[in-house]
Amino acid sequence: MTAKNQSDDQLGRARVKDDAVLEAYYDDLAKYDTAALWTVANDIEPWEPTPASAPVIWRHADLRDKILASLDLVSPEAAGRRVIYLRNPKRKEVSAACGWLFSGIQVMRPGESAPAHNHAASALRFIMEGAGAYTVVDGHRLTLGAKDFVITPNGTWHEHGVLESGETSMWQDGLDIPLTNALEANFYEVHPDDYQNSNLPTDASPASFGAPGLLPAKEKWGAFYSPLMKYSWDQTYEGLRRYATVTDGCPFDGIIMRYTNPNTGGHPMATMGAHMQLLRQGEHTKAHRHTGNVIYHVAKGQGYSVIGGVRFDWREKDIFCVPPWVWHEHVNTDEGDDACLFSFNDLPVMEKLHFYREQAYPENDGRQEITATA
Ligand code: 1HN
Repeated sequence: MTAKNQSDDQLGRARVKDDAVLEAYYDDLAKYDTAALWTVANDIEPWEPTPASAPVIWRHADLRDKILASLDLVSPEAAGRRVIYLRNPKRKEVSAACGWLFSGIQVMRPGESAPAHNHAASALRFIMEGAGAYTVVDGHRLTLGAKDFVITPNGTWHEHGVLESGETSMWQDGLDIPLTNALEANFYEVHPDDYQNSNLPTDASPASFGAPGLLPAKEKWGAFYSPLMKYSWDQTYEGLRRYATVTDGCPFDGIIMRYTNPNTGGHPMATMGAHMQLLRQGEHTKAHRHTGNVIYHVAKGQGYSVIGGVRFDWREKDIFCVPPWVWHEHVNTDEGDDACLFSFNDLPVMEKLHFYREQAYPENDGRQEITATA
């Protein structure tokens, strides 16, 4: 079976030629809150995904001072969360960074704390800088170090702060809030006591569930999300380096590993997944495209990605996004050191709904032609 061309002028597509009689008919239907499918069919049934978002890079060198400026302008108590969010120019109306994913950068001073709350949306954090920052998730207090990945799943109470003895701290937040709102399923609550009170030891979650290949034999975990709420950078990087000694890696993503719920091997949360990938010295991957939105954070090194034919140069702490079904390939320009990309995505949703599709770039040995530089 050969695929037909993607012309709308063929049997199987809507190709009614409108005339005065039909226009009058459409007007009449509209009075009864109805319409003819063939007037919209080709728009609502694109041949393949037509992403609503633009590929964008947010460079830390441009943003850091502006984010720090918010420290003197609003308090966490007044703002709820002191976050500067990454607003995709094509997704302003849903406050999304890419597709149905929100992302922003939160900043807190030593001694500050933001009140506890919960929402139906899930959230994650990737720590960028500072010391003494902590998050409390359903009574689990977690200390946050640079490049640690932390989850605050759907419906959990959470709050963040920085110890008096710490340093001004910054982290990237990632949420599925645009998705939750699109599904009209969001709820929000502030904590009855403003802040959580818990007797659990600090970092009990990673101490119990973070040892590779081991789970507590006698402890039951009933929740649908991961009991491991913090994935430390040291373990993650070491894991990638060890994996790199025994694999050729993936042609499209280099050495790539997925953060998992250690109880199930599945994603840490219901709606969002995350990866860390290592690009070896000088590595240039092949291009592919897939459904689902991905937001990358450069955890280490420097290089560029070609996204839809456009070159996006990046360095540590830069954030960029790849909308669905857009060709992308990654390059580590450092011949002497590896580069690491953290990313989070809505792939659990794509997988659960059986919408996941992937395609390798068919031409030019898998490399796109660069048509512009961002
Ligand atoms: C939220 O709850 C946090 O808990 C950060 O720090 C960013 C963006 C939108 C909605 C809720 C947080 C958020 C958020």
